[in-house]
Amino acid sequence: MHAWRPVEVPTIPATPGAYGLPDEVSLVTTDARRLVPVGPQQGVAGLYVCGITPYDATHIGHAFTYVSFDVLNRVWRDLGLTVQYAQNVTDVDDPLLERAEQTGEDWKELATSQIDLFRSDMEALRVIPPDWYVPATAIIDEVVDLIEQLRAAGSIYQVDDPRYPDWYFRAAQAPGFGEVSHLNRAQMLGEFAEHGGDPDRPGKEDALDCLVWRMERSGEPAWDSSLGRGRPGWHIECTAIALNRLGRDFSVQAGGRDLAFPHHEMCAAEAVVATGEPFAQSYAHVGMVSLDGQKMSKSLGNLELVSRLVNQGMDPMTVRLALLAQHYRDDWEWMPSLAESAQRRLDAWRAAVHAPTGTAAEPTLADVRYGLRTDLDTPMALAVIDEWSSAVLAGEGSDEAAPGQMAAAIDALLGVTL
Ligand code: 5CA
Ligand code: ZN
Repeated sequence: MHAWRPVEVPTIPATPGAYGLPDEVSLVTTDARRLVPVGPQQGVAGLYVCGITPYDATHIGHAFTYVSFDVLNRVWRDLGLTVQYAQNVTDVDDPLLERAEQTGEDWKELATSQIDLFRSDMEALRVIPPDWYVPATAIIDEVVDLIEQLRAAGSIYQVDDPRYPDWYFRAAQAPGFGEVSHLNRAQMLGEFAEHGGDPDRPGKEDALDCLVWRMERSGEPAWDSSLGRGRPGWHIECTAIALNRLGRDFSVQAGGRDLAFPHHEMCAAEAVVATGEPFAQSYAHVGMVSLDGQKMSKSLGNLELVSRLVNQGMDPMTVRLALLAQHYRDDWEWMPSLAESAQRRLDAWRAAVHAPTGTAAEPTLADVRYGLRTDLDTPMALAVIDEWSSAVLAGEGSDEAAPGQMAAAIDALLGVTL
């Protein structure tokens, strides 16, 4: 298994409730479409953030996803919750196999090298590692067991194709289908075609039925199973990994907005049919990061890579601050000027937390916590810290503890070391 080194998170004192601070985190979730509390009042919060398909290095869009939900993780911890965090690696799927084929690389070596690069990028960005980081190829047995549960429920069938009788799941018949993404059928069909689905596959009962087990094709990796020799479809991998680690009804499944449909809708549908219970309580998605006017994506090739920026000498904390300056639900465009302003902010904050004295940390931290607990408003949190740091740099405040308290809190809550 690929190790992902732990990140030290300083313990900071809680701010007393004197500022009308909410005692829970709320997000505008994709399923509720309004601000709702996520995670329990106390105990364990379960987080599943969909992981990479490891065929190209971590770009700013990926980093935005993992840094945004790292803030959720930190804010939950700050509320005293225990966070159980699981993430997958889609290390067997069409795009990875296609890339390996094009470049003549072994698909496993390609995946391993890209997973290593991703992990080192995440470490540089101080993303707290998941408790479980699980490649799909390591849990084929779990996938098959889950598909067998769907079979027992009478919800899968083989397409009428004598060469490749692949197994499909009757997704649209699942209770609550559509309640994650709120798309109408025409929109679903469009998104399905765009995001890894196959609405036009002949022999399917319904265009929205999703692949759960693909029979072996020559030259493709395959595993023996009770369904025949083959490999898992995409969605079922995340359903199995989440259910078997976080249990049913865990707090949040997360990812980029491109995953709302079909991916998260299909995961929810598979889980409810297999277990009779809801999958995640909430589904949260970050906006899409673009470059040169188009969504940053491996398939289009318009990428800004975290590793490239860092190799060019950019401080990883500058990259992190540039990401935190955007609200997680917004779509935005990467441009070098964002890194320049993040660098100026980092320099100012560094100077302020190394000043001998400053204004009291507590009211500022109450505002930071208020912003973060209210739909992860990182831009507000950054603005509040800017005000504190400007005051300090203007020579205000005689509190000797404040600079150190602010440094520890900025590290704990925002993951930025100064
Ligand atoms: N392996 C699947 C998830 S199970 C997958 O989507 N992999 S990925 O490598 O394509 O993307 C990894 C994560 O980054 C996903 O959560 C995806 O939604 C997110 N992501 C990809 N591109 C962008 C982008 N341009 N902006 C924001 N998030 C993005
Ligand atoms: Zn996933």
